[in-house]
Amino acid sequence: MRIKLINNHRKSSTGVIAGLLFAAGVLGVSPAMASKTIINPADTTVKANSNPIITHKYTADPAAIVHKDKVYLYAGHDEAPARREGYVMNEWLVFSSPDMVNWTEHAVPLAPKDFAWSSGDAWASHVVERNGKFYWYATVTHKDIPGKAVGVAVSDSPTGPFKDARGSALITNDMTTDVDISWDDIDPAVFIDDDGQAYIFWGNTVCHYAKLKDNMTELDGPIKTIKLPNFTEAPWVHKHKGKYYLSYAYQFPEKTAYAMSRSIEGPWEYKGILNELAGNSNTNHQAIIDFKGNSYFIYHNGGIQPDGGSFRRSVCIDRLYYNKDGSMKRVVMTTEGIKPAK
Ligand code: FUB
Repeated sequence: MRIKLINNHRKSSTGVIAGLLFAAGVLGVSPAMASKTIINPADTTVKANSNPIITHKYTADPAAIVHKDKVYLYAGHDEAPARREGYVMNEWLVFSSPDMVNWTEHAVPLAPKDFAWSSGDAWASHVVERNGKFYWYATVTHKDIPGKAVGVAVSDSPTGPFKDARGSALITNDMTTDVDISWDDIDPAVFIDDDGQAYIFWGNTVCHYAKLKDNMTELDGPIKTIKLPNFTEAPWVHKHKGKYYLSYAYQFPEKTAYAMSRSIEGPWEYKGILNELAGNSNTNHQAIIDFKGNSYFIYHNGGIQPDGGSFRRSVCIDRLYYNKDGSMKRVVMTTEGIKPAK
């Protein structure tokens, strides 16, 4: 067990229980057991000396932002019991860190039940900051419109609490008709370009994108599609030294591939595989950030043993490097993980 309890600021009985359970984890209780019983380990600090970075509970579908010298890591909570082959995801989690090694877990910031129009399923999500507000775009199941949908929640703080910003879904399955599956409107990723225009990318099988209005809670104009080889899901758009990058989950089981462009509107040039299959997980889901002068590739695998796997995933972080021409070097996934960012 690599993560060790350093501090538990919460003095409530819940916090004490959480602390005891973390201690049990250090002494060898499996993460699966711990994740079933920890109630709310809010403001608990853990040290990630290796990959996966969080081992006291299962974490999936990472998204990350840098805000005021800290990284905020958002993840879905994989809660499926051992051997259950299906997603059980009832909440999202948030962690913050000044160096990407020492992480503080905050109180649960958002759950599907916070969207009154949703029936559950905390699938992949993405948070962005605009004008001092934090917008959380999240995949859930719609309770009235068959299929998955994307909602948006808002907060004044990167750690929440977040509230439904619309009272209705931003994107529903009936808004896209390219493929006849109920889960093609998932995995939102929002990108704000240097001119202030925000875009939302999402999809499964087909990669969709649309402009967002300045209020960040309404689409602005038509939904368009981008043709990408073997696009499965999990788009992530970032800009580095003037070039645009669209990385995504490729094939199934999923690798990560990417395309590059000189403009956010494309054309996108496919550049190849960025990351190979991540151990013991049929999905992958990446976030890419720059922090304190380095670039980082954040992803998940099924690496926690004995019960980790495709439905009990864990977030990992490794360094990302660029070639001189701006293309990205293939990620080297490591057990050792990263050194503290200085
Ligand atoms: O976590 C549920 C789904 O699995 C996500 O929405 C996809 O990106 C895949 O990781």
